Order: sequence, then structure tokens, then C-alpha cells
Amino acid sequence: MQRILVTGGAGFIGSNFVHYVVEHTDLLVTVVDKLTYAGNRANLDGLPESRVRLVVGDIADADLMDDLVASHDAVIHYAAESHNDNSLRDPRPFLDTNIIGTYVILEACRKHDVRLHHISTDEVYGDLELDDPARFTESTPYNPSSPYSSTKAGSDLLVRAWVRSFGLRATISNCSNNYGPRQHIEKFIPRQITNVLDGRRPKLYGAGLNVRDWIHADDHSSAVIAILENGALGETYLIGADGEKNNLDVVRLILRLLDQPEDAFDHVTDRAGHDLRYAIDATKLRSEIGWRPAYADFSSGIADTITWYRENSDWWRPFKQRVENDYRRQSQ
Ligand code: NAD
Ligand code: TDX
Repeated sequence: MQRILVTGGAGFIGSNFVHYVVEHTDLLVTVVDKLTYAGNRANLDGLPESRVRLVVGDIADADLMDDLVASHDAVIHYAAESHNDNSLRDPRPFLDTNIIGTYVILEACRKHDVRLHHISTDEVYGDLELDDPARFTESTPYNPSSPYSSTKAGSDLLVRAWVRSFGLRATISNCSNNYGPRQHIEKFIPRQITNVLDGRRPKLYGAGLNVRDWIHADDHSSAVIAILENGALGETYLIGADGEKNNLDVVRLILRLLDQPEDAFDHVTDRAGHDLRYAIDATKLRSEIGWRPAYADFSSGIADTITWYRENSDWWRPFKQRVENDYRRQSQ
């Protein structure tokens, strides 16, 4: 494998993957990204032009994707509408990109017999009770809750159907919540960090007892590379790093690291249909592929992430007010 096509590579996780690939492999990368509100050219700054090329375009554009897929050895498909709260306000773009966009990629990969790795989420499995000892595994039934997670579930099922019906050479990974640099400030952790840096109070949905299973974006990238290199075609792998935390504890940690009182946050209106808990059992990835996460300490990972937002306020400040205005309209 020499040339890979990374969809959504100007977004949060996709851009971290591209940086990771440039540092850790010899692969040549083409990014295809529509540069929606969530995509940012600056996320690819500093990468060598000899290794990384950006094509601005829509994954639902069949002619463009046919052209691009034909000249690559593999497609790593990150592009998506990714924010649950947006999917509650306006689900339509989620169908267009997550369902139709994935369908277009599948058809291009089928036509040109190109390997696909489809990036998905643990949210396809719905949620767990707080006191349930169970965690999600590859055989947990799909039970998505939101328009976002149902379109991701739909895209996974399309990939499975193309594998079974057409022999597509594909793998799928379902990862837990990522944190790290370049995450859009609409998302929980960067919203709270930039709130404090901007003199605002963090905003916790409901009581804040919902649990997310956090993983650093670089650990997600190393897992995807491990699957590309050693994963079995047709298989699904869950990616997680045993990082369960409730939202209240995460907000308190951010406040502590920013030298603020731990109770200096507001409770706001809860998310409709808010999933209670996600938790990943990554035994298959660990035992069959030998993958291990590198980031063991959540608190120092968050401290590094805070440093990134502090040092890159030009990146987020221009759209902070707009993001907060949108939330305020929902009393969030
Ligand atoms: P993001 O919103 O930060 O980035 C998405 C990128 O896709 C943006 O650059 C955007 O411009 C691009 N894009 C959107 N629609 C497009 C289209 N029609 N054509 C081309 N490009 C388009 O999202 P993210 O958080 O980086 O998530 C990336 C992927 O990882 C998604 O598939 C998401 O479901 C999955 N995922 C995310 C998490 C998480 O914690 N954020 C966890 C597990 C899985
Ligand atoms: O201001 C906030 N306050 C708050 O309490 C925001 C924005 C969120 N929350 C809560 C909701 C969730 O319980 O924090 C938790 C995390 O919220 P998000 O960052 O919106 O992530 P989540 O909904 O868990 O989904 C994320 O992980 C799985 C990604 O956005 C998805 O793309 C991925 O599939």
C-alpha cells in the first residue's frame, strides 16, 4: 500500500490521523474534504506538500469519488456529520453525508476493487446503564438513539452488505469518544476548555452523570493503522482505551487544571434522548492484532489538550461566539 485517500481529513480525527501517518509511515495521502463548518484547511498546516494533498470536494459527488478512488490503494473513510446536537436540530445533512456519501464511496471502491476502512462510532450500540458491568463488544446488537448515531449505524450496515454481497475488501472500526488537539469547540471537552479560557462557565447537560469512554485521537490513529496492516477483511474492530469517566468529573478536572474552583460551572438543559453510558471492550483488537494505547493518563492528556487550545486561540476564537449563540438558543 502506497497511496491512501482519507475522507474528512481536514476535520478533528481525520487530521490527527493524517499527521500521525506522516510521522509514522511512508504513505502518500490525499485528503478529500468538503470543508464544512467542521473542516479547516489549517488542520493540515505544517505537513509536507510532497506527502499530503488536499482536494476540496463532497464525498457524495460520484464522479469526483470515482476519479479519486481509482488512483488510490485504500480509502480511510472519516468524513461525516459528527455532532449529536446538530443532528437533533437538523438531521438532513447527516443523511446526505453519512448515508449517501458512504454509499458513493462503497460503489467507487467496488468498481475499482479498492480496500476500504470505514470509521465508525460506539454510539451505534445505543447506551448502557450506569451500573451495568457489561461493555460493548463486536457482537452487541445495534440500537442507535440519535439521528447522528442512526446514520452511522446505517453506514456500517451498508459496508457489511457490500462485503457480503459484492466481496468488497473492507474493515470497520467503532471507536469511543476521542479527545485531543483540533477538536471542534462544539464538542464537550473543547467547549468547556475554551469557555474557561474565554471567561465563560462550563456547561454541563443535566446532572452530568452520563459516562463517556475517552481515548486520545493518536491512540485511535494507531489502532486504525494496526487494522489496515493486520486486520482481517470483512471484520469489525472496537477501539477503546478503558477511559470511562462521567461528564461531571471531566468538567471538574478541566476547572482544576485551569486553576478555577471545581464548582464554577452551570447545569444546563439536558440533550434530548441523551445516551447514558458508553463503554468499549477492545479485547478483539488487543488479542488478535496486538494493539495497545500509548496514552495511559487521562489527566495529562487533558492538560496537553488545554495547552493546545491556549496556544491556538486564533484557531477557535473566530467561531466561539457563533457556537455559543447556537447553544444558547437551546438553553444549553
Ligand atoms: P469532524 O466533524 O471534526 O470532521 C468531519 C470532517 O468531515 C470535516 O472536515 C468535514 O468538513 C468533513 N465532511 C463532512 N461532510 C463531508 C462531505 N459530504 N464530503 C467531504 N467531507 C465532508 O468529525 P470527527 O469528530 O473528526 O469524526 C470523524 C469520524 O470519526 C466520523 O466518521 C465520526 O463518526 C467518527 N467518530 C468520531 C468520534 C469522536 O469522538 N469525535 C468517535 C468515534 C468515531
Ligand atoms: O456542552 C456540553 N455539555 C455536556 O454536558 C456538550 C457539548 C456535551 N455535553 C455532554 C453530552 C455527552 O454526554 O458531554 C458528553 C460528550 O458530548 P459530545 O462531545 O457532544 O460527544 P458525544 O455526543 O458523546 O459523541 C462523540 O463521541 C462519539 C462524538 O461527537 C461523536 O462523533 C462520536 O461518534
